[in-house]
Amino acid sequence: MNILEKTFNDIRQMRVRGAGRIARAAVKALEEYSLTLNVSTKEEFIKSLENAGEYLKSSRPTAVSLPNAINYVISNFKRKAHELENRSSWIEAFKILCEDFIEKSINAIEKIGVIGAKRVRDGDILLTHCNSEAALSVILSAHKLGKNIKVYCTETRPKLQGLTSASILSKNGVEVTLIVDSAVRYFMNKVDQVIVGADAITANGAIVNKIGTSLIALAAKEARSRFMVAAESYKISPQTFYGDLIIIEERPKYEIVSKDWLSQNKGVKVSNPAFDITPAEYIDAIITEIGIFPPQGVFILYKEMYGFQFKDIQG
Ligand code: RI2
Repeated sequence: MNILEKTFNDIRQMRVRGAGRIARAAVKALEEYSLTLNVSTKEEFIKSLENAGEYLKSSRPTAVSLPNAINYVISNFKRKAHELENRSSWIEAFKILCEDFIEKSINAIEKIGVIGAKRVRDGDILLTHCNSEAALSVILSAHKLGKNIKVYCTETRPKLQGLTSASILSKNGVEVTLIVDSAVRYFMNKVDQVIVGADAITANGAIVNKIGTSLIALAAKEARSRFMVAAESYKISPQTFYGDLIIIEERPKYEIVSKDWLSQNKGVKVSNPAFDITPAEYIDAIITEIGIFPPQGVFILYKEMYGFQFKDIQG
């Protein structure tokens, strides 16, 4: 199995997961793949990267960090290509672009933590869902600043990524309570602020995140608890500006029930969407590495970031 197949499988089987992590894993795989390419022209080099990029993009359909990261490194390489004369210079230039993306992506998570922590007050009770590096960065930064916080982590059926969040927070000294997903409304009156990540941010300021997020947002709205999203700016989906909808990934039904149970209950249909959509009106703010924005400001943020390169990021 080559590096592309291995990374594709790791992402699809969720051995590597989380919107930011899959973006970095795909870019790293492209970088390693570029070293193995035995091609004689720049055009062939670019074509091979584009084909490999399309393959990696198809591993999971929802998190736009994945196509955005791949398009970012390839389109920047194409822009630079005319300056590069020989094979070693293409490889070096592509490697630098990939490493630069990975470094920026990691730095963005840290910046989100610094910015978001300012909005966490001493004594706050927080709730998070699933396992988001960006959301945990905010919570851990607030904790490091000495703010006395308590966190509810949902277990996040069916893959139980909430247990990972609970474990990380607890190992870092944060007081954590693990709850089942259906207990969210029961606890929401105690919660000052919900902090979740995002797999995609759409043109109209909605966020796409782990299934159950939109129910939590509803409960937060009813209880007047703040609902904050922590997400790197490269999770904005360019395609949604052109009218496309985000594809919601349907995961295998065996993540919910066993094969034995299904064979004994053949009449039962099982549906396992991995994500849902939380509309802008349920979101108080989106914390990015550039700053905190109301969800309605996504369009302006996107224009500021990409200006006339709007089409480039589409790939
Ligand atoms: P970061 C995850 O998706 C969760 O939905 C999480 O909230 C989101 O990605 C963002 O995570 P999955 O891969 O990029 O677990 O903030 O399905 O780590």
